[in-house]
Amino acid sequence: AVTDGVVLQVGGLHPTAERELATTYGALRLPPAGPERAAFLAEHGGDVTVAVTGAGMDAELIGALPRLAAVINLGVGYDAVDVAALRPRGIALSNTPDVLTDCVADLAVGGLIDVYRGLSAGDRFVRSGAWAAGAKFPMRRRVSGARVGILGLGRIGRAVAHRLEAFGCSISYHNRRRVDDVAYAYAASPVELAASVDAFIVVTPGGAGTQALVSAEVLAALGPSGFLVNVARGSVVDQDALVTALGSGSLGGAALDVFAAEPQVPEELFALDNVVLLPHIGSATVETREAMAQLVLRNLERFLADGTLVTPVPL
Ligand code: 8YV
Repeated sequence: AVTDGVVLQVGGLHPTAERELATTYGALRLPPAGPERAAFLAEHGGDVTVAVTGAGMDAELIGALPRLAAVINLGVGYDAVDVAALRPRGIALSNTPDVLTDCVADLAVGGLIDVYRGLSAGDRFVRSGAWAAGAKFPMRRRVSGARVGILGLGRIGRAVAHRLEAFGCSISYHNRRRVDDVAYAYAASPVELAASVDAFIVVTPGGAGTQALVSAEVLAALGPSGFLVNVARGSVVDQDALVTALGSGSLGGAALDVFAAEPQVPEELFALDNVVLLPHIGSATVETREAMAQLVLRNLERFLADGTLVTPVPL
């Protein structure tokens, strides 16, 4: 039975979740990759029935856990979990939707305002002494009334749209499927969306289906007066094309919370005042991270009680 197995913690989690895993569930923590991990898996791999992860699960790790029945993922995005390795074995997966929607949407709007108005750049300008020395901060662009395109009109995309409606922005979107219950204009492709807006906000899931969806062509359609905001995954944007476009001025600016190979950020971007760089903090508030931890624990508790999950991902 699942209940007589071992709970495995993979990667760092929220302190609340780590404490509860250790005390209530006697969870074991997976050592970092290397000889120590290999020895750990040889000893305990056969006993693990549930994995709780803040760092994903690759096919090799899943393969080393023959009794694995559920993966409980901290985060709404589960692109770091190899679902192709879960499916044939019928391993269940949960994520943490809804509880982080507001905070991620807040950050997207914050990033948009920052890159439009130059909040971070203005702060640097003051701190550097440039203002006191008589320099003039360049005028920026107006947010209210801007035409905003949303790539991915899911829970977070809708929350972003809802906020920006209050700014008098006109909202349009592209999504795999047209969404019936909204009045926003639908664009048939990312390029079409980019060509018709001032700001383009990326809120799609990551993973193979959205890899480089925001291509060089999309960035070109957005153009020199267009702004990109990405709070989704770095993989959704062709990052090399983005760096080139920002460097050459063929894209107006960008606010980026996510990158292709975090925590590495292309150094070419460091000198650009029309780029806002954030360390993947969309969900990183005390309130939301606590709620995510609680949802992880509720999924674990429910799975061990009756084999179901509170927030299962359909696989
Ligand atoms: C991170 C996120 O997962 O929910 C997501 O998809 O990107 C974030 O909330 C968070 O850092 C937890 O590891």
